[in-house]
Amino acid sequence: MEVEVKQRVEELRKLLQQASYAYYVLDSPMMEDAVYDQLYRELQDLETQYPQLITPDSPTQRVGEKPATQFTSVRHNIPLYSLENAFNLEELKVWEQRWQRQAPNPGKAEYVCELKIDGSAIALTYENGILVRGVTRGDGVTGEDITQNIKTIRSIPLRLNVETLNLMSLPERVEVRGEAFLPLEVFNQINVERQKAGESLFANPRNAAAGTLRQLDPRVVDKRKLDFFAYTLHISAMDDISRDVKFKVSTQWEALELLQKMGFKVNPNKKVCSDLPEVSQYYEYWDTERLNLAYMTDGVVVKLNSFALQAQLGFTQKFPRWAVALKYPAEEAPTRVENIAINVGRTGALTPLAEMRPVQLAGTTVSRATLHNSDRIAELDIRIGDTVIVRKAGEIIPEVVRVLVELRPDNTTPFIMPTHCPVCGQKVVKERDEAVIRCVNPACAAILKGSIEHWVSRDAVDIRGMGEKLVQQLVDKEMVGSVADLYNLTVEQLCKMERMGEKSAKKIVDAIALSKNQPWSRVLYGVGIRHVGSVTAQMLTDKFKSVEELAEAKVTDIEGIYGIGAEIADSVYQWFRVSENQTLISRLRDAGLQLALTEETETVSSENQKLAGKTFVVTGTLPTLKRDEAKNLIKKAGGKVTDSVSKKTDYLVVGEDAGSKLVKAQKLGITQLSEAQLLEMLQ
Ligand code: 1X8
Repeated sequence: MEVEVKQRVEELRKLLQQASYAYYVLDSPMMEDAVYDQLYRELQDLETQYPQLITPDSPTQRVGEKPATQFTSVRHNIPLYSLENAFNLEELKVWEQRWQRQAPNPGKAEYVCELKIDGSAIALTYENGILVRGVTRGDGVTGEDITQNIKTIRSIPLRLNVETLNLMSLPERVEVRGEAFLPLEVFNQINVERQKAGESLFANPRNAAAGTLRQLDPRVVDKRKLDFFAYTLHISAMDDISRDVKFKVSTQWEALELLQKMGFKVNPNKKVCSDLPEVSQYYEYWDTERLNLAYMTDGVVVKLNSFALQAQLGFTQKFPRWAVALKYPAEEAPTRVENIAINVGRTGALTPLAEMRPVQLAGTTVSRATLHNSDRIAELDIRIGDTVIVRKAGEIIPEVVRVLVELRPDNTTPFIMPTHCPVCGQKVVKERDEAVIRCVNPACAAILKGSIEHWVSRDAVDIRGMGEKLVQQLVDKEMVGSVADLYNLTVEQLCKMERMGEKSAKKIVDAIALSKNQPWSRVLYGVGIRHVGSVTAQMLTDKFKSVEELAEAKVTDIEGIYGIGAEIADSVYQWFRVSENQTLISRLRDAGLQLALTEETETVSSENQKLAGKTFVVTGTLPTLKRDEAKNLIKKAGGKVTDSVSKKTDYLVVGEDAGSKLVKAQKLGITQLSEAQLLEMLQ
């Protein structure tokens, strides 16, 4: 019985491995997704029944369940060198002359050209054909063990392909190096999502790949869809099998071919060139053609093909002497600043934008670049009329790199940030220790869109069906001037919106009405007071049972709540002093929103107090629970939840895209929990 099961398990693994290889490496699927899923589930079920049959190279073992708390440092067996750069063909020529001088038998030699991938270099170790370790480049000598994350990359084989090699055994130890990268489409999608969440954007695919590989939770890495191109192969010289004819690789070209046979994805864009003119032809061809690739390349890697010659030349302190990265010039161009405009974002932040004479950059026309904030403007000393260098890295928003001061016309004056909001005319505020200048008028049209989106969001009053597009239309058509106006919208009015039938209009009106039942804490969170997250709102409403009590509270009363600091207290106090905000509250009251604690929202169970005395912070996107749900579970079990990490925090519950809270928790050495670990504690 057991033997039959074992056979079936092995058969399933082989099939799944082949299917995965066909799909992810060859890009030519061999079975329907549904068939794959069925076979996968059969394997999973058998492994659940017979856990002793699970092996580390099973296709079910790609995505680990347990997040790492940190990565261990690993010394590379062979250092991972970086490459010397050549920025043009003259520098390439200089490089050639140098290696020819240094080689014992100078003369002609073949080159291999490969595309340079904008990603993150990693080293993979296979022992007896099984992937045992994946390590980041680090400083080239020591990297971090990120095996768990590497395994989620489907184009990386968990076991080397024995079948195509037609071998009885594999080398004891194989090291493969290559580039882990994010396809441009994935990279752009990640940035779109980060922008929506108000998070900082990745500057380029390389940073995004490096950041992803250092995520602690492999499930997060899995979702990011990294890919991998292999380009270096080391087979232990001590290994007898390296003398086997099938492993006789004496050139880089043969190494690439063997890597491919072993089951790796090797970039098909490669070429053997017999001299530099051929190399430069290749380089020029890809200068334009690379824009059609699904991933980003920033140059061509030129290597001497012969391993014997490579060995003779060896390495400098930093680089191999037998390879060079022939880079494409950075996507920079000069243009003139015609105006400096101010954009008002959803938090009221005023962002200066340079409006420039249109210029071609990385295949697109660029006429605007962000200047970030007043500090950056001062640093650049950028003025209207200036000639500047703009840069576009990857697909991100272009930015101004520097000002060509020598080309500055006479009579220019330094740019000064406005003292009043360009949209609504109200006085703007610059807070201490912040580079950002903000409009704080809740009726400002620019802020209005953002505040409505916040009001309808899941953690606030949760109005389903109120998408970004609809909000935009409502504001543009001046049908909504405040979140309170949502409660006067009629089916008839909504029907007039683009792509809106009567049925969906009715659904939305119902959803709006339903939001009146949301508790006072969600309403308080929904009005969007700065620094008041959903936990802080809950703490405030626990203490101040109605909006009247909170509105009358002094700063010291608010600060008196455990876990609420001076900054939050001040922000809340000031918010209630603004007359527009007072009007908003009274209109929400008239609309029927909950502005006081009601019986049913005070849910504290006394039976199950497993987390009593422990303080938690929840950050990032959790795999299954909403943040609010996690917080409520903690509170129900007697735990305390706060919005910010401090020495008093016992646990940080971490989800995807955790930011500064995770960094702070790491600094303070606070225990991190995954959602799964939290749920385990609650069991
Ligand atoms: C870095 C890279 C290499 C290659 C492609 N992309 C890179 N980023 C290649 O050889 N095909 S080699 C390399 C390195 O040695 N540091």
